Amino acid sequence: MSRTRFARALAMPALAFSAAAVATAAPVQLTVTIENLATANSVSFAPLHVGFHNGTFDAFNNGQAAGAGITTVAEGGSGTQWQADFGAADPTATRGTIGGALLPGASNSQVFTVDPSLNPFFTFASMVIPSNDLFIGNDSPTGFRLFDAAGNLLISSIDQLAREIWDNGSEVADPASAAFVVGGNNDARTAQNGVVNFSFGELNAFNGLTTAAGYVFNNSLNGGETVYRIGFAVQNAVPEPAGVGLALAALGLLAGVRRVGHWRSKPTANFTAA
Ligand SMILES: [Ca+2]
Ligand SMILES: [Ca+2]
Repeated sequence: MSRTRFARALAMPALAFSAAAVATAAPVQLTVTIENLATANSVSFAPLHVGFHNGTFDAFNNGQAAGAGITTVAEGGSGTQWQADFGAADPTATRGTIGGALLPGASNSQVFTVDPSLNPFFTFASMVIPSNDLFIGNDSPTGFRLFDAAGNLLISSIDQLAREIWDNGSEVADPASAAFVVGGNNDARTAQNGVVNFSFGELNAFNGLTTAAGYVFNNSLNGGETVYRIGFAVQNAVPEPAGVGLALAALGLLAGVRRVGHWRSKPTANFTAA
């Protein structure tokens, strides 16, 4: 694959995006990859709730009592109210949920269709398990701008450290009423009446207990340890004009050759751009 070809592949989307910014939106296919990088036998994570949005949805505030939305993430992982609140605050946002329980060392990915000009910001939230009400998520709705005005991807990954785990402040730590621990009844809860704050100390209550995944929990995390990574990669080049596609389709063999080149050259271009 020649350098010229890569250069052309990189230049074409830039031109198309600047034209699209004036006229209509140009959605991209964005692959989001999540990784649990925590120490073995420490924390797992419930499904990751995500939204690509216009910067208006603020899920919670450090030092303030948690609302119902983030509490459905932190106490049970479902995020039902978080999703509903998000949709109400920003109806044109792209929202979704990635995966089931993400065990230490595991990864998962999902593709989202995102309009970079309409929804340049990224918001996320996932329950840390086992726990009663610990989670990861962004306090500032504009803290992670994924796309610039031209539609270029600005962030290739977001790391979360152990000291960036939030205690939702809504439920007292008690394995008997926690999620993801053998013997825990997650429907039970004792109100904590606290505020959202950075803390993963509650995890010590689960040391030595067996998790729902079968491993014996050990909170050996140190604050500076990366426990979670969210990666971003744009999948598609901007669609070419319909006429070009039809011409290539008519030349069946040539279209096949082009497709092979497309898939092989794309990841390199994306990694370079990111
Ligand atoms: Ca906030
Ligand atoms: Ca708590």
